[in-house]
Amino acid sequence: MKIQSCVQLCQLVLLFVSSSMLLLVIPMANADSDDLPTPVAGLSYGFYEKSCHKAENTVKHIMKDFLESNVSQAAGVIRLFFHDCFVQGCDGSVLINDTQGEQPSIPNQTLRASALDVIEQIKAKLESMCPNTVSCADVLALAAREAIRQAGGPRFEIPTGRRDSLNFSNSTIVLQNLPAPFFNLSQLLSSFNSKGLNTTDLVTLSGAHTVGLAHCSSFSNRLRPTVDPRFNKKFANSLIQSCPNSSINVATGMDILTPNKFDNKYFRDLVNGMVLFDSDASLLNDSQTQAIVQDFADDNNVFRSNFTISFIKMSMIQVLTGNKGNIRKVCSVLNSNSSSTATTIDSYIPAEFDAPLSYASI
Ligand code: HEM
Ligand SMILES: *[C@@H]1O[C@H](CO)[C@@H](O)[C@H](O)[C@H]1NC(C)=O
Ligand SMILES: *[C@@H]1O[C@H](CO)[C@@H](O)[C@H](O)[C@H]1NC(C)=O
Ligand SMILES: *[C@@H]1O[C@H](CO)[C@@H](O)[C@H](O)[C@H]1NC(C)=O
Ligand SMILES: *[C@@H]1O[C@H](CO)[C@@H](O)[C@H](O)[C@H]1NC(C)=O
Ligand SMILES: *[C@@H]1O[C@H](CO)[C@@H](O)[C@H](O)[C@H]1NC(C)=O
Ligand SMILES: *[C@@H]1O[C@H](CO)[C@@H](O)[C@H](O)[C@H]1NC(C)=O
Ligand SMILES: *[C@@H]1O[C@H](CO)[C@@H](O)[C@H](O)[C@H]1NC(C)=O
Ligand SMILES: *[C@@H]1O[C@H](CO)[C@@H](O)[C@H](O)[C@H]1NC(C)=O
Ligand SMILES: *[C@@H]1O[C@H](CO)[C@@H](O)[C@H](O)[C@H]1NC(C)=O
Ligand SMILES: *[C@@H]1O[C@H](CO)[C@@H](O)[C@H](O)[C@H]1NC(C)=O
Ligand SMILES: CC(=O)N[C@H]1CO[C@H](CO)[C@@H](O)[C@@H]1O
Repeated sequence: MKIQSCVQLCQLVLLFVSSSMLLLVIPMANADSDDLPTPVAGLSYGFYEKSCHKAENTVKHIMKDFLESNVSQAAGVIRLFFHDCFVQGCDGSVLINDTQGEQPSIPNQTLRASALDVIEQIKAKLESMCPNTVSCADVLALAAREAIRQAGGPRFEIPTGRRDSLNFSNSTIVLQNLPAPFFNLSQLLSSFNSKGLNTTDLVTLSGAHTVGLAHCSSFSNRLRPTVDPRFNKKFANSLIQSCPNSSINVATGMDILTPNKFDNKYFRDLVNGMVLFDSDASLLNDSQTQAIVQDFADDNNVFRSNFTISFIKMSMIQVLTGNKGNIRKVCSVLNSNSSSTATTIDSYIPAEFDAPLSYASI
């Protein structure tokens, strides 16, 4: 009896201790895990739990080292992931270093080499720990998730199990798939809708412009020949000063209030006429998007929980899973037995894998 009650008491104490530890470890609860999007077939939360137990922790620590010296580097990794997902899905294709590939396209010209480098560094470490196991597409997804959190954004789980592409797109295809900064609302919506993302996702994910830099060429159309009336006048004048012409290689912070913090201040900038792109400003040009912008500007927690959901949705665009694609050895180079043509790829996929794998079977 004594022993039993001690067991019960000890369990109670243990329960209390572990739940308070949980509170310590997760100081900001965001969307309940119940509310997180259901993984698409072939992806799951904690996919590497058995096959490479320390994978997620390794990504976290290398990202910590990378960002500790300069947290402003987070933006480069976050944007790299967006570009990966919007061009033929989140399949690591953006990482391929090839003059015929995605990297020489106009939007790439402002991708950061430091972001590509840290992905390669993480991948090399994971290859030494668990060879042929963790895909580059997942490394990038996990690194972007860490970048968001370590810059002060929401903490959340992200489904894994993506596989790497056996091919990559050329610069024409990249331009067709990435929204441009001069897009109006209807163009943005058709771009996002074509990726399975809705109006809420567009507003929410645009909030990533709460960190990072933009070059004059990305917004000079709003300064010359006429100044876009949606700009705050003083803000426009300061941009005219810092961007005397569009060819000048000057970078401007996208969130003037908290340039390196992943928070809702981008939405405050937006209502204040202090965002850089047409694509940003156009989120106010419609009552539905305007209402969402206002909700996010008013409440960082509402932004954070919405961002978590929309980001996970983005992270699952057209993913390769199961036996599709492969696990690249080096993220910037296709494995030597893969090919850049779709015909060859299809021949790698046995017929039984054409049907989606059930989530439970993974
Ligand atoms: C809504 C459509 C979008 C458009 C038109 C757009 C366009 C751009 C442009 C033109 C730049 C600046 C490039 C430069 O001049 O150097 C930029 C930067 C950035 N974008 Fe977007 N973007 C969009 C959505 C997104 C999304 C969905 C994310 C991520 C979830 C994202 C994350 C970023 C980040 C973090 C930067 C800063 C990069 C750095 O500092 O290196 N953007 N975006
Ligand atoms: C941090 O990185 C930014 C680019 O994101 C760069 O402009 C700045 O000089 C770096 N700061 C330091 C201290 O290295
Ligand atoms: C890409 O490859 C070229 C040579 O083909 C090399 O000079 C360049 O440094 C590589 N870039 C990166 C980011 O690895
Ligand atoms: C890459 O391969 C996929 C099939 O996995 C195919 O749908 C896509 O069209 C290919 N892209 C290019 C640029 O060849
Ligand atoms: C890019 O790929 C598409 C489809 O495969 C092709 O039609 C186009 O000519 C290519 N463009 C360039 C610049 O290579
Ligand atoms: C958005 O831009 C497209 C292409 O320039 C144009 O056809 C369309 O009319 C524009 N929509 C609005 C609402 O201005
Ligand atoms: C912005 O809204 C006005 C009406 O308020 C409309 O005339 C215009 O076409 C819209 N522009 C864009 C780019 O959506
Ligand atoms: C967008 O999709 C989410 C689910 O992912 C849903 O909760 C939300 O209501 C949708 N928004 C719109 C405007 O349809
Ligand atoms: C742009 O402005 C910079 C700085 O004022 C100047 O050095 C450069 O020549 C200008 N370029 C053009 C194309 O006007
Ligand atoms: C997303 O934002 C809307 C406000 O636009 C809010 O009503 C909703 O509760 C938010 N969703 C979550 C999961 O917080
Ligand atoms: C390519 O080779 C690697 C090992 O060298 C192997 O694991 C992988 O299954 C091969 N991929 C294909 C599609 O044959
Ligand atoms: C082929 C090419 O030009 N790729 C470039 C894409 O952008 C990165 C980052 O700036 C460069 O390192 C690549 O060389």
